[in-house]
Amino acid sequence: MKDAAIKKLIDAEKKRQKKVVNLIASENYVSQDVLDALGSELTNKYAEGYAGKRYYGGNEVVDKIEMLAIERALKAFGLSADKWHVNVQPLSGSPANLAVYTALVPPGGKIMGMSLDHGGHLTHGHKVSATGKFWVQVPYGVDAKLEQLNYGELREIAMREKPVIIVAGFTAYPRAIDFKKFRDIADAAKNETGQSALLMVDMSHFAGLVAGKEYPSPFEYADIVTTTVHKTLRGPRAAMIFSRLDRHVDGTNGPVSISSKIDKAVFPGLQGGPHINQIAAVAVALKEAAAPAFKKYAKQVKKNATALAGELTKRGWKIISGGTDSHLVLVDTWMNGQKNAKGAGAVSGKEASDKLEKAGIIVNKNAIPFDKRPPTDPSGIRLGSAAETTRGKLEKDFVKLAKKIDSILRG
Ligand code: DSN
Repeated sequence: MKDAAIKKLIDAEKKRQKKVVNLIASENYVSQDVLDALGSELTNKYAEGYAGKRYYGGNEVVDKIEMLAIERALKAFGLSADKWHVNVQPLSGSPANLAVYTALVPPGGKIMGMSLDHGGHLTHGHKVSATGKFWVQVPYGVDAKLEQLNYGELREIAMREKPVIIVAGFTAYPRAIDFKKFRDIADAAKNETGQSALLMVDMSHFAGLVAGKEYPSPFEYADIVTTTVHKTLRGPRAAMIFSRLDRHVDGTNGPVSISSKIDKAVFPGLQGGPHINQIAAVAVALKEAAAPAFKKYAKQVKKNATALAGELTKRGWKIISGGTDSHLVLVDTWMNGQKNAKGAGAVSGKEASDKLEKAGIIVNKNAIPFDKRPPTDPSGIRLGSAAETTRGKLEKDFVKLAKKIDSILRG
């Protein structure tokens, strides 16, 4: 690279990434093949439209790339092309979710999504996000005692509010989700015209675990599945929207397939030309995710998170929901401002994250359910095992890490 200033900064970031222990639950390290695709000449090409239906010439190669990404997306999750459609053009997770609502929820319609402080995402209808400005969020949370989803309460909310769409899938909820229960709730919450609520699963966090068969698959029950590619799935920053070909909603001239509405919302609704270099990198990552080695990786990710949560619990730290079924561990470091008998607690989320960063362990401060502290300095931290598992760490390493975290937080 001839640009010395940028080269220097890229090198500095590479060095930083190598030096730190990365426990950010939404990050990972991609393969050289993914980097090569991202940094290729594909970035030079404009390709507005979809394969075979572009608005620019010269897309014969690009069409093959997008079709291959689609084929590999279906394969990675064991889906057949006659049941599922996939759009691989969303630039990232937030635009993907925005596209689904734009396609399927009339302005001002209700989106039932988990509150941010209980583990939901901004794009599940939070008021600071466009999704909470153009639509109305019907929030739900976790049970106060178990800190896990309470499906009975979810059902009551859905029956009362009759949302157009129910969103399952979270950024800071560590447990497995019962997608069948969500389906039953969506089916029961019929509106005045007898149409049941749509069920959308945002599997961004656990997509890699679904591909590796270490987390329940949402595909049997969901109408729409959105996902980013760069978390546990270990691909480039990008997103995909899967939709059931047999699910239709009311249109002006009769029923319309949700897949065609979603495609139109992505382009031309919200985006222009897709990033073909990114789509090629998605295709590379999806091939990697369908390989046997990835199953082993996903298994280890889960084992490592369990080891981390177990050791922190042993040392007195409060793990939200009592454990994890995924790559993600949510720790209450504040514990109501009190130290317990084991001497753990009374460290705010910001203090915890700052202390750990000083020692080279990167995490993010995170709200916990029913948090009384502000989002800028909440009661907890969120940890994830995906990135360090990519680097070859095993359970024993995560136990060691938990011991180190414990001693730093006490210091
Ligand atoms: N920022 C992502 C996360 O950390 O979970 C979600 O957008």
